[in-house]
Amino acid sequence: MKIFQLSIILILALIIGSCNNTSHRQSNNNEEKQKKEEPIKIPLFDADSAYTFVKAQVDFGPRVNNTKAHEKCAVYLVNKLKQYCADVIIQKGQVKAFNGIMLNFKNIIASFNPDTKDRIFLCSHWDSRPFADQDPDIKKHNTPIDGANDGASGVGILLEISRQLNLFKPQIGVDIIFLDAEDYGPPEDQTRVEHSEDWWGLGSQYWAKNPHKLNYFAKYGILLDMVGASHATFLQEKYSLEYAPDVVNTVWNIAGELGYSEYFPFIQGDKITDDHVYINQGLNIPTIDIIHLEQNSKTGSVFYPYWHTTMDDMKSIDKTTLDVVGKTLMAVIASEK
Ligand code: AHN
Ligand code: ZN
Repeated sequence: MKIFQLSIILILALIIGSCNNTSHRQSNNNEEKQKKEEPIKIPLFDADSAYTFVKAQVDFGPRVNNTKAHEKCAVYLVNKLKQYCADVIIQKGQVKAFNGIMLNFKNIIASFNPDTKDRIFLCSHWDSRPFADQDPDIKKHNTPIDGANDGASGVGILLEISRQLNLFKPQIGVDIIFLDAEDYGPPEDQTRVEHSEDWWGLGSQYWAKNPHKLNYFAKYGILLDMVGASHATFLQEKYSLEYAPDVVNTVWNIAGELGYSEYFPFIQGDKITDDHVYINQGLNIPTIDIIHLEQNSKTGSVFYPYWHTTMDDMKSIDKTTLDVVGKTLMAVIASEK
């Protein structure tokens, strides 16, 4: 009898033990599976906040060099950055425009982890164009533009990223750079002025020759240009592919992992003379341009439809696009260990 009872208990114990074991093994398997299939973490970025930052700039009026709105907006940007970052530098100066006018400019730079050697930078121009020379209405060709998309969108995203970097300290060094006097290039009907391309990006040309810190270096840079319109497409701009193919690949792959491949298609776009060109050439830092380009059967690629028109206002800004670009950049920063 006793032996019988004992053997029953033993058998039960074995059964329970093996049950436990299998269930344990199963949960282990599940954990492994979960680890393998774990989707990329959704980065922290608040599109409502970014939108507010875009609107605040546009509310000053067109931020054309040598105007009150431009001056007031600079104060706003510096104060905002100082709220999130202890190391803010203003680079002031004058540059000559295509028409001989001397433009007062301010490049504004915030450095997170300023002493870290391992660093990247994110930049965008903050000035707005003095003439809507692409407007369908010729009478408006001398009207300054709001530049909600062309200017304020990139800066709005970078202000929100600065706010986030202050809350969740990054491991690498990150410089946020607001470049000035990008959009004072000669109007469409005056492109016969000599070297017409180089009258653009005056702030970045200055910075690339006189970086804000001695021997400044970063692993790579990312320029944002027109990153807030609905259903924007960021074709892979050709200078970026020439100067920084690996950076293009990394950023577009991360965007794809987040489910944003409609915004970031693996499609080549034309060469655009933008701020990143002068940085690539002057500082040898591989720098890409995330710029709204659309495919066009005749010319290859074209800019965002309201480019340099009076329709580039707050109505053209879509929070979803701000979110897509902001989250992609936060994931890029987080991927840097
Ligand atoms: C040229 O048209 C040569 N560059 C345009 C760069 C630009 C202006 N991006 C925004 N506004
Ligand atoms: Zn422009």
